[in-house]
Amino acid sequence: MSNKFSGVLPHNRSVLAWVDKVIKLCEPAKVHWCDGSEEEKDRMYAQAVDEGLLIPLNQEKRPGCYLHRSNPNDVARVEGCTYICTESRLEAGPTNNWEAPDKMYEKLYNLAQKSMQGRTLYVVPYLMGPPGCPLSKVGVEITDSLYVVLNMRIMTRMGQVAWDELGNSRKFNRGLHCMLEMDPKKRYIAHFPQDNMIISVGSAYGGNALLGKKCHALRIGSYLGRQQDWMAEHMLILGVESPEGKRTYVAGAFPSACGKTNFSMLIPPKKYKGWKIWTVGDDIAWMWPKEDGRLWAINPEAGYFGVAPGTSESSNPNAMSAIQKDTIFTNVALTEDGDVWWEGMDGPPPEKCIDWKGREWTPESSEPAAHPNSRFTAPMKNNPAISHEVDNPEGVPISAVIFGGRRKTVVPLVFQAFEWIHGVYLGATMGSETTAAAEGVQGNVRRDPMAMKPFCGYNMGDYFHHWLQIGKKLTNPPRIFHVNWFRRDSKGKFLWPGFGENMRVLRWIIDRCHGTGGIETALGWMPRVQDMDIEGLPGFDEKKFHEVQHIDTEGWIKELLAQEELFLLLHDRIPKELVYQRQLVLSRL
Ligand code: SAT
Ligand code: MN
Repeated sequence: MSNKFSGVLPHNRSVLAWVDKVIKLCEPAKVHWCDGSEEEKDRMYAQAVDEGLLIPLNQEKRPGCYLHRSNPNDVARVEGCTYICTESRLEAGPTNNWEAPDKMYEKLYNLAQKSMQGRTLYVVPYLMGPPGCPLSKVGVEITDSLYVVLNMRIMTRMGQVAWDELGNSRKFNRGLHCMLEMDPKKRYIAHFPQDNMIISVGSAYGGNALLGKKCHALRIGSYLGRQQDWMAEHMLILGVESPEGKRTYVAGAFPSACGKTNFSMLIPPKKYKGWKIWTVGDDIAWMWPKEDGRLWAINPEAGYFGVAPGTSESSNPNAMSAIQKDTIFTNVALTEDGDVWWEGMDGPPPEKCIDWKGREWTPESSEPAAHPNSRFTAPMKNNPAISHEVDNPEGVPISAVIFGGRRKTVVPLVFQAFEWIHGVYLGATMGSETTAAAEGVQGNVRRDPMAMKPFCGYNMGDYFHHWLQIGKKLTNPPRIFHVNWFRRDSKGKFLWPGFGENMRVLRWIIDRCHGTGGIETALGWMPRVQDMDIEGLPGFDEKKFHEVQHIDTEGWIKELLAQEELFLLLHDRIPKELVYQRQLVLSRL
């Protein structure tokens, strides 16, 4: 082996052949095969600091923690540059950008050609899911970004474990990531589901570049799941433990930056003595029906890529503990004592700090110190509330699925679908205000079915059909709910306190899974005031409860009209069951 190569090569011939092909294409000066060891990690962090890629934080306060500042033109997912390259456009469907595979391969291989000259190519083997789980998948990401390698090391089970799981199999996801010159005009995140392949160029941020996450675990995952009878969903997974020690698992789909991480790490209010929430996952769930007729789930990831702004001791103490060590912060502010800061952290803002672009910042500055989509990348094992089941290859049985958007008006705090098909309709027609997690205007309501609009790797109409098909395999399906933590009163104030108090809603949901406490309404089952615990909530009373649960008939008619847009868009593939559901709501209203 020449000194061009370092690290440990696997025996797998398909891997070797593919990496060889990419080396010939990109012409790197060096090639490193990642093994995932501690020594390798130490060496890589030292190198990243040397290269100015990472700034070490105060190691007494935050051991093993670093700050990264991304290119200011590269701060979020770019849905406009994200493509599903299936043979036919219809297969990708109208909610995805599409390009013919041949054309896209040609374009991207041209861009990638010689793109790593003078640089190091890293081969990152990773495993999505616990070893030994029938759903777990191996991916190999080739990248020229050390920052991406270090993030993948936290977000996935990276290194030898993946080669062990893969053995001699040819079944792995091929991911090629080239930074190029970071020109937004040459930015593409392209998926080739038929080839189990991803090519991403021109961005090094989050879901664009950490290919195990949205690209593999959701877009490719959803495509494979449809063929293989499982589901890849943009969902958190949590376990609710009652004082008697009974654990109930819940999965929840919310769009990016709508509080999945906070919800998955919720700490129940004081009066909920003996209740505990365990985090299985905060972003992605892979789920499959088992012989017992229930839906089981794993979290394919091994870390959290959480939104920093707004994360605090009051909003999410478990996340604050999780980011105390071994964490990479991206685009947050740097304080004078080498610590991190962002808007919405506890206490007053620092008198001065360095903002995410590296400029001096004071509270008088006109721009925020941390980018609104700044992030922490933390190992899940740092979370004090980590579930004992995260490494269990059997997964956890899901009793409830929750859909939720960010909605100022119309949508009540909580209601329950009458049955599975109605629940699929609720998920399919979910709307949410856009956030900083993706490029574009913020605060517009858009349809985001199952919070999967940016992540579904095939035709959305077929995806709804898949949900209905999975439902048929479940003799004991999860109950389906809709929540909205974000409803406001006429003065624009949040009606519901949210955060830990969401435990009260969760409690009702758990009760409903056991069949108690609710009333039928036009929208679905709702709690009566006596069914939900609102006692001891500051500033919240029976009147507020009725306000937050109010069914605004006129608002709902408009909502149903807004759903029309999605139904028309998907007209040739949308299951007729969902069309009937919409008619039924209309007649009930
Ligand atoms: O950048 S990510 O796609 O990983 C985060 C998100 O938008 O959910
Ligand atoms: Mn997400």
